[in-house]
Amino acid sequence: MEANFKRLVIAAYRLPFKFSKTKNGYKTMQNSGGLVSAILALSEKFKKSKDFRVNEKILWAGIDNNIPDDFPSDKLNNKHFNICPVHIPANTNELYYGGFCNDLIWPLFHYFPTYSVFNNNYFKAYEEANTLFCNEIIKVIKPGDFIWIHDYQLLLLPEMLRKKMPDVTIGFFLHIPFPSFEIFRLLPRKWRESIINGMLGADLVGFHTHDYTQHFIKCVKRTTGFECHQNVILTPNKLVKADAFPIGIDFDKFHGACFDKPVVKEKEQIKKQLSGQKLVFSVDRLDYTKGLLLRLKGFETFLEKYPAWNGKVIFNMVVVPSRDNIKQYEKMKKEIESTVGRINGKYSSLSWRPVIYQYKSLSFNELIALYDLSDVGLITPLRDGMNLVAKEYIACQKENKGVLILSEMAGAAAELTEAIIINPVDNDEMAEAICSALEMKTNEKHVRLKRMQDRIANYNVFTWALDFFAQTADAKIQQNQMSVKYVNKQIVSQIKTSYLNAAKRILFLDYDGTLVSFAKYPELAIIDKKTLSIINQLSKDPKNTVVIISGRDKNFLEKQFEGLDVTLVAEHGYFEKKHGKDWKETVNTASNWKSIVMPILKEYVNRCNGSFIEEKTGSLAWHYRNAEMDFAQLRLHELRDDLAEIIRHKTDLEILEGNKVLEIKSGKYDKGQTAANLLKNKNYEFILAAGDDKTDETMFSALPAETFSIRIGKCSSLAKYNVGSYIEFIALLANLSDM
Ligand code: GDG
Repeated sequence: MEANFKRLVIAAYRLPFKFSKTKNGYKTMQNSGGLVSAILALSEKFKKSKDFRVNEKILWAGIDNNIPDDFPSDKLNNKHFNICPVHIPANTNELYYGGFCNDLIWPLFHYFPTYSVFNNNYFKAYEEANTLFCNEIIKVIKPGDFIWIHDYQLLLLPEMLRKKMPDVTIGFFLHIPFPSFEIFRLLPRKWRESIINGMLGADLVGFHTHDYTQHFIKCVKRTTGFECHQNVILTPNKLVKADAFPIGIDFDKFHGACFDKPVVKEKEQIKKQLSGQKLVFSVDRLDYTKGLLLRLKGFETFLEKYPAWNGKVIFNMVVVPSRDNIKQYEKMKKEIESTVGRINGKYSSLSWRPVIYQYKSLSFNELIALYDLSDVGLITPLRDGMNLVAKEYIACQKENKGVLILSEMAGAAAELTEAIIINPVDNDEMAEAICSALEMKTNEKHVRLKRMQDRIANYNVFTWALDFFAQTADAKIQQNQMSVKYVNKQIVSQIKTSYLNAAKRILFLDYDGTLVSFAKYPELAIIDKKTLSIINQLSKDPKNTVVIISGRDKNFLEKQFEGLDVTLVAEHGYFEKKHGKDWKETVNTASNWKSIVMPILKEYVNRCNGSFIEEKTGSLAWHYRNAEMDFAQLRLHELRDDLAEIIRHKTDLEILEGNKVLEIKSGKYDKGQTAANLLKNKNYEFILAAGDDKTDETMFSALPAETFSIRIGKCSSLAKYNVGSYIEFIALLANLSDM
């Protein structure tokens, strides 16, 4: 894996340093947190390794509120990073960061909707702050930059940047969970649309787990209706990929630190204090998502259920101060302190206190010493995007004696499957897990730790970042492949020249999705006057034969194109009608199969609310455009299975899948065969064929190589070209009709 760009630009709410003035000058201090350590480590890697062609310093854009007013701008940069400070006025920041980010998105995305505050001013400030980020970044961006945007504070930024710089490479990574649609839909419609479209401005959207990715894709489908194929989303402008990239840690740094001198010194001190007692350890920021109270209750249940351990085990719970001005946090802190007091009051003896609670932040050496020495790491958040502490704890088990108890609600649980996985609200399960961890045989501990260590040593923070870069590059390649086929000015001019030079031309035009947009019911999709007059004009040219080739029934088509000199092909080729002539059947098929298929389709109409049946002479169609899409996909799958059984016996039947419709018809005809028949012995010098769904693919494959075949919509197709929408296609037809 390699990084294939000239410069990495990070956009994150916080800058990587705190800036301060000292007596002797100016000081910068690294901010704690996974992202800063990750990017710092990457910066070292870029410098040392020849695999990387990144030769410029990383540029980091973040809010400037930590920079003293008179701090000289030339002192902001250091050997790793150039800094792009973004100024957000204090009152806006309060509504943006304190409000929209921490009073709404944080609780909502962590499944605490009751803590979420919905306030229009919050959203306005959120838009404003993202705009301020965008304005600063576009001032410094250069060709070849890779912009990597991080987290829930900047969900709108990818789209804002994309609008200003359509070709730039943008990756977005969300560090917190992406919730299910049932939670996401609690956001007002405008906000959720802005968030989804905002994120889709990126080329690649990354999450910690497969579940979060799936939630996001479902929210995209429900919010925008964009077509999604597995983890690829087709927006009107481009393809966007969404995927899981579980963030890693700098494994060697943590693993290697266990025997550093200052860490050994720390360990000796702690050992003395423990005097042979077992140690259960946890460290978290003060936050309601971390399940701190339930953890204490789980430990209390352990003390109650397993009295033999009383006096032999200590739970050291470190809570790191964070955003103390939030009122839920203050309340929670008081509750934690009183619960600790109650447990200690109930179980302590003169020589033993079961819970050592510390409200402070630890030095790196203290943290490593505690990870290393503890017998049990008790990491039980109620929700956590990933949880790096769990991974760091595993990395620090150099002597293989610790056991990790991990909440199933942490993203890390998807990878650290050899931990004892528990539900954090189940006190009994937690108590049992603590007991099993303390009693676990050395051999079992080794096996579990080894597997987890191998995994996190392998997919570490570098692999994580490089994987992200590689997948973004891949998304760009896929976008390019699509845009090569996209009808651009040059292709339009080729089509026009060929049209002008041809003495005899034929145009095959599908109806729904090609000449008209989709409507709620088929009968409502009526062609508009302007499009009709374009077709009329084309058909009046004696050099032209215009064929409307559709899955529609003959009456509908006849009514739409009444009086026009066009050839109509109905029901995917079953019927054909030349201007001024009668309809004729192109094939002879029996339709006794309908009495077998119809009851099955009716059953599916009952089982899938919103779906309906359309009966045509030669076929039956099950439409699901008005049903809930994911549910309809499930029913579609089942219907296919049921029909496959019938088709096995009636081999001349076939299933056609169009845009949100499944159709059963005889396999003796299709659009391709009918189109090919219309070409026979006619020597057309210009052939154009356009359609928007799978049923049109038979036509694209049956027509000669010189055909200008065009698939409406951005998706893979046998057609030579794609256009984004039916509107673009009609503009092209209008162009030809004017010639
Ligand atoms: C977001 C997501 C996701 C903690 N206390 C001390 C200390 N730490 C360090 C740990 C660890 C980090 O802070 C906390 O890890 P988290 O995983 O909770 O990361 P956050 O940045 O808070 O949260 C989270 C993460 O992003 C990464 O994507 O995992 O789910 O919420 O590295 O070691 N470090 C020191 N003293 C402490 O007292 N030195």
